[in-house]
Amino acid sequence: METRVVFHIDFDYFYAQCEEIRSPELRSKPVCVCVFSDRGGDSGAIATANYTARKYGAKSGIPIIFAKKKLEERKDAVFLPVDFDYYFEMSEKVMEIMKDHADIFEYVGKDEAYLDVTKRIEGDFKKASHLAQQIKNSIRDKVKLSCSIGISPNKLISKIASDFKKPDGLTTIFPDKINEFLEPLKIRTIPGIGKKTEKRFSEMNLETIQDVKKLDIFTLNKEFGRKSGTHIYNAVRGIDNEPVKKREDRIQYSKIVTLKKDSKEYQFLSDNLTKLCREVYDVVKKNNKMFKSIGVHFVQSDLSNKSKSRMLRNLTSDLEELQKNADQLLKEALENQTITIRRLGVKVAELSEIQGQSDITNYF
Ligand code: DGT
Ligand code: CA
Ligand code: CA
Repeated sequence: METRVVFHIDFDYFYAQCEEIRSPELRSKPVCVCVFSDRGGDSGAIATANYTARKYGAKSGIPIIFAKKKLEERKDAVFLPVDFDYYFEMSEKVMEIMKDHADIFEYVGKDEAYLDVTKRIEGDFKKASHLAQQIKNSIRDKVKLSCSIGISPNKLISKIASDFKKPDGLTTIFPDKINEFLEPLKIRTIPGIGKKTEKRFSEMNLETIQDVKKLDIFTLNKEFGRKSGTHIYNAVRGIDNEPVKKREDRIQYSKIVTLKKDSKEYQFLSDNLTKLCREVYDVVKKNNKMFKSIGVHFVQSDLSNKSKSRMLRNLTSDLEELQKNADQLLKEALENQTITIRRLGVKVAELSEIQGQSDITNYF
């Protein structure tokens, strides 16, 4: 098999950077983006923080109250509520740019993707670094966003490499430098190795990837089961044959309207929602997509946002299922609703191509 050239691209401190882009005066300040819970006050958690805030220990997942304590001495620290629609918009723009530079483009999540660029750079890793720099420049020029890129012969190493220097990093691991790169790293830098596995290794006095290489496949399988054992055995050797698979970059289809009147009355909203679902459904259908996630969104009279979403058990492209779920979400969202709603939206996400159709196109 020829050597592949795979990029992993991950946006730096994504939500917080989006906030900096729209309000550049934030750049010098610690910024935390918060998911405030319904309970009000400071209850809730930090979604992410910029690198200034991270220096003080504010980071993803910790309670807002803890982050505020850690940033006590920084009177200029800023705590903002999440604005998912805006982040999605930013994400879509960047995905579009990246896609233009890939032979195969795999959307992973709202702030990351894999690109197989083997063909267009003719397997040349020097050219690959050059291309990566071009992509970074292009994203910065058009969207003002910084990202970090890892380059290597496979997804596993590229993922580790993109995280190696952050923010604004570019790390190329040439095929003959893989072991040199991996061996000194802590075992938990391997994606999929969690705290539990790390602890088991630690009990065996194994801390780095190099240490774990001493274990043979039988010991690993016995310790962690065959699936994980084999994965670990290959991963510490930099082996990963997962192809970059074409995956939909379009994150969601959505539609939002300003209502004829501000309202919190279920029937009025439900009628509007039914129409919205129909419109979203038509676009989804036209694009030959199925979806797994459904959400409804309010812009309330004070312009604050509220949204609810749910993941279905299976992919669907069914209008009735969309309407039924959207309506349930509306009911849930209206519980204890005090303020009236000004704009109403619905979205579907976690998209997938409807199978079959694309085969037919290929066939002809
Ligand atoms: P990075 O990549 O280390 O520079 O920083 P981020 O913030 O881009 O981190 P990443 O790539 O793990 O996550 C991408 C976005 O996903 C992040 O900006 C916010 C969201 N996110 C990450 N972790 C959490 C979490 O624990 N809770 C919530 N609500 N959102 C999270
Ligand atoms: Ca990121
Ligand atoms: Ca990420």
